[in-house]
Amino acid sequence: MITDQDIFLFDLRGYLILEGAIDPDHVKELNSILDELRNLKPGDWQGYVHGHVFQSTKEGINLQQIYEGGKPFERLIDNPSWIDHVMTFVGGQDSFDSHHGPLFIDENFANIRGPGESIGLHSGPVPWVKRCQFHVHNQKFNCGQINILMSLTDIGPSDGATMVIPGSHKSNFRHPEYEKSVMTPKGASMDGVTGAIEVYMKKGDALLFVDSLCHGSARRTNDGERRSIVFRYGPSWGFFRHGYRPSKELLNRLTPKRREIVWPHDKLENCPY
Ligand SMILES: O=C(O)CCC(=O)C(=O)O
Repeated sequence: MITDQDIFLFDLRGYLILEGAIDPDHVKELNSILDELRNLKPGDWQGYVHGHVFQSTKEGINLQQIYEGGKPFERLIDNPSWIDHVMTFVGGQDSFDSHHGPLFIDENFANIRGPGESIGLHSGPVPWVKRCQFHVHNQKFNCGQINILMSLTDIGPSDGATMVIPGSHKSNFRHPEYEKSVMTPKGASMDGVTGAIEVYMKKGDALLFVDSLCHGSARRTNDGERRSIVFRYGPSWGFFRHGYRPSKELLNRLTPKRREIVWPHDKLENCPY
């Protein structure tokens, strides 16, 4: 259930931490599937999960279309710990924005990072990106993209935590240190960026943030690995960031509510093409 406090803090900071969003048994199930999928090489497929080729090899293993990875991943699509929050912040219910369904997930992936790995600074409202925008009108949210970053391992100091600049979704000027820390093919991290904080999470917690918030991660210096899953939600008329499509098998086994979020783009009945 979303509270007035959640609304106040999300508006103010651009993010929320949802503690205990995924129960411990569910986290275990997700991790045990990832133990196998992590061997997928960039560019290879296992079923309909794709080993994605990253901009930088220093950002870890990225497994795209992870909601194709089995039932435990499907249950994340409309997880009650965040779905009301996401619906509220994407907004547009009872308007043209929800003409085809309540939401659409335009990217979903699992990420595994080891020592030395990180992702550099990106996003922020300057330059303006319509797709990722933070917007409120008449006390109603209308954000272009709300991310849910789920933590499958405890993420504390030196673990390569996600970093955000609280309140930066409303900034009007580019961060003066942007060029120094921005994502590049050579790799970068957000360590040391003025105003940025590390977001520490326990496994099962989720970080909700509007994509226009300046974000990235610290470099992991501890041994071991950091595991996360990211689902990006936007309005029902959105489309896939990387050109993927949900498999027929997935669509056939999803509940109607989940199917509507994964594929709101059904053709009209009796459509001649
Ligand atoms: O991996 C992280 O900690 C940050 C995630 C991120 O950069 C993104 O979702 O765009």
